[in-house]
Amino acid sequence: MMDGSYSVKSKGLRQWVEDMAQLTGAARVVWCDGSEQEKRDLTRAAIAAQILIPLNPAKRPGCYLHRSNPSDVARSEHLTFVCTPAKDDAGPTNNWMAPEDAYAKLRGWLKGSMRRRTMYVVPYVMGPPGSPFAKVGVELTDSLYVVLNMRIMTRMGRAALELLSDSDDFNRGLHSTLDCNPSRRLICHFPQHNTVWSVGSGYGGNALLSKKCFALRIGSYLGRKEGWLAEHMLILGLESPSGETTYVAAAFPSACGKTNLAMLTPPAAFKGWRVFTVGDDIAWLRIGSDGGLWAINPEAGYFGVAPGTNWRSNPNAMKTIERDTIFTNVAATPDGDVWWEGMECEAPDGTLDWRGQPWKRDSGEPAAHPNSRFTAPMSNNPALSPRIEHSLGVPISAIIFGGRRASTIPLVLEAYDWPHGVFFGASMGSETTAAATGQVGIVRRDPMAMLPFCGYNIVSYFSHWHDIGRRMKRPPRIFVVNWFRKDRDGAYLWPGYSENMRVLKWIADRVNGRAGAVDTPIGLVPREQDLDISGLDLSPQRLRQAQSIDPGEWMAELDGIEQYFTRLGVDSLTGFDVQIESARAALERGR
Ligand code: SAT
Ligand code: MN
Repeated sequence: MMDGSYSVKSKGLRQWVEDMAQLTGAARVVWCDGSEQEKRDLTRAAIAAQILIPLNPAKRPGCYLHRSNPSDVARSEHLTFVCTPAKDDAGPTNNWMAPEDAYAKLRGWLKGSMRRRTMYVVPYVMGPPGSPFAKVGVELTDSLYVVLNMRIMTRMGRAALELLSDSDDFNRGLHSTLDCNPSRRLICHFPQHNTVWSVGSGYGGNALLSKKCFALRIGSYLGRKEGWLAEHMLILGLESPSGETTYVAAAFPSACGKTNLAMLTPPAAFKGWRVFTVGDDIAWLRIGSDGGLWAINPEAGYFGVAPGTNWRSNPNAMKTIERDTIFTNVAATPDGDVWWEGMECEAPDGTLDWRGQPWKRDSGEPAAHPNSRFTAPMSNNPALSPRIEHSLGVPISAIIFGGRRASTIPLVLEAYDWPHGVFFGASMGSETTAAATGQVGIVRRDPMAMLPFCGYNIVSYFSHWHDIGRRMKRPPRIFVVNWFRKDRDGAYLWPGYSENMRVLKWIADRVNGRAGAVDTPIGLVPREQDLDISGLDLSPQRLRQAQSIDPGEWMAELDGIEQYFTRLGVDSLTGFDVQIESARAALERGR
């Protein structure tokens, strides 16, 4: 820990910290240096304040449980604003407030809010510090939980100040927990000032300002300005038995299995294949000097959904969270361990639920909150990519768009070209999950899984995607996947999890010119012989059902997409109208 006299070269940073300390009336300002000693001290303080509960060190060394305020368990999208000078710059998908109104309102709430609290200055780097992709952020927060999470999720501390040096170019994040009352909660982004003010919540995506706020909302705005893409995508490397590695970036909405896919363990039949994790949530993508698309993971840790994580669904995650992990809103067992639904073992008697109350098995209530999370350093991941610190990142050969859809969307589909793929990305739909406050299980359109995260007008964002495509000599191929299709009885048609490897292999084989496909009215799909299902207990008939393209369902889908685009005010510059028309014509012809 550094005191205020530590020589910070950036005048802009010093001045801003002083201004914000004055506004919030912080009793103390502590500059974080990211050291081990500091971690020990802050952890001790968090335990004393009952923010962290130590878990059994014999079972989970270095692990802690945090129970959040029960009204603060997910992102609050309706309280999240993009505050651009013109409303149209925020576009049809964002809540908007005039910047001066947002600042004024938040100033009122923030004034004196840290009078009895410490303001921690948390400098961090997004991306490998030596990388041309890397960007510096500084979060000011009065939450020890946030500091300790940021320490896992980012490269936090002195390294960031060194990289920043005397520059004023950094993301300014101000976070004050207040009393976690939703009626005094707002997460406001000021992209033109590279600034985020978040008040009234301690939850991950609302309060860890590096993540959705900086790396996605502000990041996407900067990406548009500077000619790159900030995306809600995992990045993985697929190594074949011959040692060839194909890198894939994949966009899925929150809580649709991005972490599981990024850490996938291939099934037994795939001897010699390996999956390496580059990132599980966010990708920053740039055009390289070779005319291809290159990606880094700006983060340094995983903020993953706990329920459903088990030794079968994600053994690498289970190993990752064995140590040095902060668990949030999971259940606690009497022997000082954690438990959640879908762990594939019984909760022992005496288990406490996520609120800390004795859990009754027959209560019908889950013991862990459905959006309970683990925060774990990526360095714990046995499948971590050896290229993780590479300053240029990894070359992306394929982009995948996926959602949670009970019908219509086949297991896998390949777009004809970049514009066709952008159309698929833009029209993506998914059933809502517990990751955001609101009703669960409703299909909502979620373009590129960026609906809650695009920091500017979504129509300009589509144009930006087209523009990036035009500027690439070797654009990645684009695919659509759906692991969640169901039969008439509501049972999943595809086993998912590690078996998704079979789809990844087809994708890798396609981009490497090895696998066949057949044309349909909607796009290219594998023929039966193209998908490797060796050793998989799945009838050909169920696979056909998972892959089927039903003209009636697709006509309705295209109508829905068209209506959505009309609502967004999508213009013909996107070419989406032509895509819809040619898909309709192909369905009518029965191509
Ligand atoms: O928003 S978080 O990053 O906390 C989790 C998610 O919804 O993806
Ligand atoms: Mn996410």
